[in-house]
Amino acid sequence: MKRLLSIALLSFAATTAFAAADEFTLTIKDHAFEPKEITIPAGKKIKLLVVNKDATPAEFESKPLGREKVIAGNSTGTVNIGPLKPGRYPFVEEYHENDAAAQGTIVVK
Ligand SMILES: [Cu+2]
Repeated sequence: MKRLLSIALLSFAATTAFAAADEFTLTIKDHAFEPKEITIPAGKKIKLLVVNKDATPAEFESKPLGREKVIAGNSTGTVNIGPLKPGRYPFVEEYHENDAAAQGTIVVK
């Protein structure tokens, strides 16, 4: 019984580790997104880590995704996304949204 339980715990840990792999990183530097386009799988929840390398705060905002997150300077914010249908979902860094460099797209395939 003890052995069965540890096998169950091990497979749970493996599942959790697999789920944690669905992470994507978006970097902000000099108010510009890198990369400008991120492709994610359709029908799945993902975690978007937004790494703000600027000293000033940034705001990740996407109206089509219904997400808004302020990230302090030199910090990382997490934005949970999905599950989504295939398509293109634009986002901006709201404090510089008129700069082309501060605009990006999540592509869902
Ligand atoms: Cu906003």
